Amino acid sequence: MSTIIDSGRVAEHNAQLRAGLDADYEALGGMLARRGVDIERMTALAQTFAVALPSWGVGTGGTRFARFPGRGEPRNVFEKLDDCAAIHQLTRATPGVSLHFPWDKTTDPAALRQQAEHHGLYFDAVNSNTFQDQAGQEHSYKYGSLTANNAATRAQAVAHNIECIALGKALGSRALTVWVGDGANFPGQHNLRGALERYLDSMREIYAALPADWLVFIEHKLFEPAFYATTIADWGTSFACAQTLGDKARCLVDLGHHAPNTNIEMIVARLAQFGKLGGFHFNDSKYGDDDLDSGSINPFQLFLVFNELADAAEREGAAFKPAYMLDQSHNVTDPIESLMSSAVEVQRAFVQSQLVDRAALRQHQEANDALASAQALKHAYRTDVSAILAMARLRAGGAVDPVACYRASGYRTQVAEARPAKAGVSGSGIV
Ligand code: PSV
Ligand code: MN
Repeated sequence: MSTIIDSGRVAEHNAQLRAGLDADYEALGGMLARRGVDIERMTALAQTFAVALPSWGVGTGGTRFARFPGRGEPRNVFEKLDDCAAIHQLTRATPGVSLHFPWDKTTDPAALRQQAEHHGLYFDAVNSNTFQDQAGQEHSYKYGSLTANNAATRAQAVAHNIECIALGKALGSRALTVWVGDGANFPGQHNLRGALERYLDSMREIYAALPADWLVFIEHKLFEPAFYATTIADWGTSFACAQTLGDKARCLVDLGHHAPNTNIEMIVARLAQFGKLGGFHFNDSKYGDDDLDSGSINPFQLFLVFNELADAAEREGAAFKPAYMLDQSHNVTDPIESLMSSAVEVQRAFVQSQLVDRAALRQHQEANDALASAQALKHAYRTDVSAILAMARLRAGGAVDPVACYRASGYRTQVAEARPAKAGVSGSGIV
């Protein structure tokens, strides 16, 4: 496996922080031992954690209003992979990359796969894009894609998804994520039932093209770009569609795709209960934005989601394996720093959820002791597991402090020189 950041520099960085980490780790280990928790078991668990990177996340995103590009943004999918490799090298928690077509379309999937393997990366779910028109495209998606009234437009959108499966297959992916922006901006614009019927007809064709060992993830989103009635707006619709399509269809929960204050952990519990939880797009949200850094606004919610995942894992065993991916848009930060710290935040929630004393929690619940139940969760959530995460990284060859190590490495300056900015500055951002 090749390294993107000079490994000598990583070693130097780790050597500087080693004594402090050892002291913190020992103190935390002592505290956890008093609770009957073996810190070594927690560190080993942390090392099993993986969350995939969105290829589109390593570039600067943007809003509807503007995009302010950053220095050294990747100009093609190979450069995106280099940035992903840098993130994984330092965090050791992001070995998967989720590609988005046609943005990441390549004529040489074998070379792309080879480069990924060279970096120790693999490809997670591939994403289709029928929410934008592409140059030279015959039929516009202005009025919808998989739900379009026009049969030829629907056929084009179906064909694109089938092409994504073929590309993904060549790259070693095993799932397709379908998010459509289809919907209506005015009451009356759509026959609401008819639009969903057309969606299902299109999805049946896509489903039929799935290889035997593939899954299709249906991603719901409350609104935007449709502002009155989005066809796949909520987990109920997503669930009904996944049920209708068959066993290989699952629901994908993007944390930012719900109304403020929605109880997302309950959605997770419901989908897990009925065997339809396919995976996640982790991010955070405050208002209607859906792409803020994971754990930056509501880390407790992220913890509660992982608490439900821990419960489901206990019930379902090894077969329970939803796909974990980040889906963020970075506007004011270096995307590499945001993705590194977000991966660590999701990993943190995972480890904290493993600290919940599930037997004690069950007892409190059965005794109707609401306060003690809540405290059992808070006790785990309040535990600062940073030393476990850092030790897990260190032992796996990563950096004790990924952001500090990345800053010291000079990687951004290096790629800024190698990847000069393209002419023509600010455009509108991705969805
Ligand atoms: C839509 O907002 C979304 O969450 C979908 O996952 C897209 O594929 C992704 O963002 C990028 O636009
Ligand atoms: Mn998403």
